[in-house]
Amino acid sequence: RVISSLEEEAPVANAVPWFPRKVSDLDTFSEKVLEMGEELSSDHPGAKDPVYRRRRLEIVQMAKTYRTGQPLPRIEYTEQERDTWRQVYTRLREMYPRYACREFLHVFPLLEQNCGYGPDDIPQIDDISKFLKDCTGFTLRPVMGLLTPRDFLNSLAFRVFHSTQYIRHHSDPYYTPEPDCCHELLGHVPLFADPNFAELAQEIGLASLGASDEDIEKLATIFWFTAEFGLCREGGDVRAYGAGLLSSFGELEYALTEKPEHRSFDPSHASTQKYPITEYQPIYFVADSFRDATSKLREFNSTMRRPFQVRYNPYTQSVEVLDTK
Ligand code: HBI
Ligand code: FE
Repeated sequence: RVISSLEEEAPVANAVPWFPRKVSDLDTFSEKVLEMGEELSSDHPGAKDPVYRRRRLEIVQMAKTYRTGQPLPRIEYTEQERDTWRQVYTRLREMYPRYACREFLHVFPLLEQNCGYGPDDIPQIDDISKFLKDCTGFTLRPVMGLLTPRDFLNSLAFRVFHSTQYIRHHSDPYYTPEPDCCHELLGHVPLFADPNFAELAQEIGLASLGASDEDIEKLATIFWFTAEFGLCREGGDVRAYGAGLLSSFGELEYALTEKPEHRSFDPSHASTQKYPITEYQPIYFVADSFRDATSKLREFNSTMRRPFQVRYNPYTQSVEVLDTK
């Protein structure tokens, strides 16, 4: 039967958005980046540097063609790139004992011993991914730049984290307008080695599969206030576990002063909280623990309407969909 183009394009009211069912479905995201894929925006510090742009192109090309099951691309970083890394690494490493949460501080030396973390060179996502797989089943895959919030969150359902491999421009080692390897490897990676944090992240991911646009926005906001800018209580102390904090020495220090507001983490409240993206956060949410945050999130997720339930099957790395309509 011939299907008219009109019929093909007409959206069905209340249709469930497409979502990945198996880990190799994530391959469909490879070429679908929002920005900073092959082009740099005009206010990027590297926008007018042709050598930097050519290098970026070389690195993102490998991410674009990467497919599930292939070995992760290994990058031989230049002296200039390693120098930028060294500056960021040294400055942050020195702050962690005072500001980072216990789970982060437990894992960091293991990354130094097993994955080549250190001031001299940028660690390879291939080595890190193997390490994370042993810890929590999380794996990394390369990405050209920003994915849509839906695609990015969906991948967490499979315990897959998309990681950029390029580094910020050397003219400004302490600034980046986008995720780069310093943010991913120093900020995000250590927490994915923690079983309780891994569960929290996967829970956000599972809730995002086939979710409505409104619910995706809420889940992306929860991701923002946990994985990116989350704080947690440790005894009488407050510490950082969010990657946006652990990869920014300025905001890491600021977040733990009296200047910003600290609120107890509550997903229904956090999910609708407005936030700035180019300034320090005026509000942070403090979790009692990752386990407590996960159980609160599960409760919150059960209030979101979806005509089906999903269950992750780790043996097949796929989601089983249970119709509840
Ligand atoms: N894409 N590659 C990449 N890395 C991110 O951290 C990221 C993203 N897309 C969307 C996004 N983060 C945020 O919108 C989250 O809130 C989901
Ligand atoms: Fe991030």
